Amino acid sequence: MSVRHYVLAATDGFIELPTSPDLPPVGTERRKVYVFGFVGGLFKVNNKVINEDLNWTNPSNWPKFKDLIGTATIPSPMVWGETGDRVYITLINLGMPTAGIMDAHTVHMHGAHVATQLDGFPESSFGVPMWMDFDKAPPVATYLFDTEHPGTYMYHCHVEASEHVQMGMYGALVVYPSMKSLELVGIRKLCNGSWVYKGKLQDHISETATNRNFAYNDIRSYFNKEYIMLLSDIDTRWHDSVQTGGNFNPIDFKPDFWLVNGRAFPDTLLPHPLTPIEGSNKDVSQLNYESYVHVKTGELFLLRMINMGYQVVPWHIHGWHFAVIGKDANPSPFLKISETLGLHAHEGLERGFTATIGSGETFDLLIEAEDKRPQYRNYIVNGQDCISSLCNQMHKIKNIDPNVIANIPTEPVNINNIDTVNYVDICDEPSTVNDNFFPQFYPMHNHDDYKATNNGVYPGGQLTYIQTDAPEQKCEKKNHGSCPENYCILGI
Ligand SMILES: [Cu+2]
Repeated sequence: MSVRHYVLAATDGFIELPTSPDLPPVGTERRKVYVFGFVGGLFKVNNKVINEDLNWTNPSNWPKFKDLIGTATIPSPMVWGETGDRVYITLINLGMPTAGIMDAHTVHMHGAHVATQLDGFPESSFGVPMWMDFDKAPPVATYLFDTEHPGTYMYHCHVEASEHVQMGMYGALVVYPSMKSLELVGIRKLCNGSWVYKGKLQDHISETATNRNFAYNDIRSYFNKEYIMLLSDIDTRWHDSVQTGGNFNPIDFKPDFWLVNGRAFPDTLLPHPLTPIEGSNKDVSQLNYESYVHVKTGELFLLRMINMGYQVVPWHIHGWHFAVIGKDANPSPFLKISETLGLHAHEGLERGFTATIGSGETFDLLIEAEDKRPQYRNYIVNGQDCISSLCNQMHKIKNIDPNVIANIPTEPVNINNIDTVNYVDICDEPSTVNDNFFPQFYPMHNHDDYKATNNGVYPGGQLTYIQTDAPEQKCEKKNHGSCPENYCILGI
């Protein structure tokens, strides 16, 4: 059990949204949008200070807090803990100077079962007033969230929620199982790194896995990688109106930008600016807002879908079917039913290729990046059923118009140097195990396809990619000792 203490400071700022489908340097024209948000993050864990700058009781930090005014972006910092932790969030109000708004703010931990006084609904609790004099300590309030249930949550300001939420005052809130809570349901990690469930070895679980590779206290909620997909929508007229002191009627809401983790395509493909640098403390780097999903064939990956927008999102995923393993921080009842019936892996769960996510809802979608090479390659390279191979067809098309064959980035996009692959290249490679079949790319997007636009320009908005690489080279082990190279085989 840990005490995790976050400090969030409410203020305003600007985001810049793309207006064309081109990545910089081609797509340089941006739409500047005024936003509200929280800045700050994890202050300390137990007695270990993670970021001393967030210590609001230290007068030498007061000018640093002043410097944070106007730096808000979307989304707000990630907040997370493990089952049994106490999560504290201290709220400071730096004000919204661009709009001259001196409103109070709150933190509402959406989905948390907390007392009315801690719920952040100001009409039945309180708001935190603006810090006026930076020579004196700020007015603060500290919220408490006892992390009883693992799952995907969110937090947001609840003061004049129609406006403050639209303006961007929200972030992801995640609770992992703890080693202890896993043990209570029979999931244990042995000293040699192996995992067992009710005494039975679980070969598919990596030796490097921790309790933070489970979404719930359930063996079937294990994942290799996880991604937050925080969805929201922006009506720039409303934002402009708040910035200039206008009088926007919320019933006139008509969004023109749709965001994933605060960004619209093609920015969704780029490294996220809020991601901590590699090698940082696990307490701050466990989760991030990357929206470009990058996995290996054979891996299980979790999409933590959160809708903070005002519109329902039909989130469609190409390539594979997902299994719904949880909704609103509650594990799917089918996890237990599937286990009781002795069904394999994720059989028996609610599955699909489009999840309809309303405002304020969260879904935990688990996907296995299955290896379908043999099935796909046969037709693409060899042809079948008297139909010429896709390679032959693509060669003919290429001869007629080379521009219609896409060049696709081979790595998470680096804007300075975009390496691309052209799938006709696969055809020129010998069809072996080490072929040129990877990476594979699948889009996922809002299937109200007009919302995969930026102010009407397609493609844009709520659209991103899943990149799948070749399966990991896996060792066949005779024992738990070191594994000589000749025992390594390609496979999953
Ligand atoms: Cu607010």
